[in-house]
Amino acid sequence: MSLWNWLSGVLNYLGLWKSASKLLCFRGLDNTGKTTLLHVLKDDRLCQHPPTVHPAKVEFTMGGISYTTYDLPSLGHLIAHRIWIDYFPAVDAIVFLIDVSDRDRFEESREELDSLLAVEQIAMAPILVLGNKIDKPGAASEEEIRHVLGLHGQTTGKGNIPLKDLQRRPVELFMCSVLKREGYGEGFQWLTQYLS
Ligand SMILES: Nc1nc2c(ncn2[C@@H]2O[C@H](COP(=O)(O)OP(=O)(O)OP(=O)(O)O)[C@@H](O)[C@H]2O)c(=O)[nH]1
Ligand SMILES: [Mg+2]
Repeated sequence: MSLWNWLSGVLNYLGLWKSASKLLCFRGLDNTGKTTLLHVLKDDRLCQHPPTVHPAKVEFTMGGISYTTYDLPSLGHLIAHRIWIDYFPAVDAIVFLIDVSDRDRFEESREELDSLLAVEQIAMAPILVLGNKIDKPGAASEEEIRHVLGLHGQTTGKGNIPLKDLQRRPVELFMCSVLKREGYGEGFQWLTQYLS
């Protein structure tokens, strides 16, 4: 944890720090683990959720930063786009989930990611891609997911790389298991450096 994260976390705890909430756009096909992850982040609770039917606003705090997002039903990307479109100009970052064990839907996932990458209003918003469910037998490797999502040459590195050095939209893939509570923390830590 960086000194800045630690300090803002302490100030936040004491109620002395009121940073504006960051708006996150959570996307990915149905059954990829969006609701499960949101509830782990919000309440630190891992439980089974039925497929999301009703949109819900979800707020949580991590590393001293407040986040707001919407858990939306997966209605196909065109409809999801339409729901998000009012928010797009204000979106601070995108979190995109893929189920790395569901090979039959890799192509569909890629189409969804490509359509998201093409949205002009958010052309500079950082994208955290989470390859979820690495705990499942037969899960694809990080290399394979980079390939199926067409991320080769598109990602910008996992380290601390200032935006001015990137000169482009930050994009990176982190493999994770929400079930085992592994991997997504590093992803969010990477993302925070681009949330000024
Ligand atoms: N093995 C494994 N299963 C997971 C993991 N994360 C989520 N799941 C399971 O995947 C299923 C779908 O999870 P949800 O969180 O409901 O997925 P969703 O993306 O919100 O799905 P929709 O609401 O239909 O869009 C559930 O049975 C979860 O328990 C993981 O890391 N590993
Ligand atoms: Mg859901």
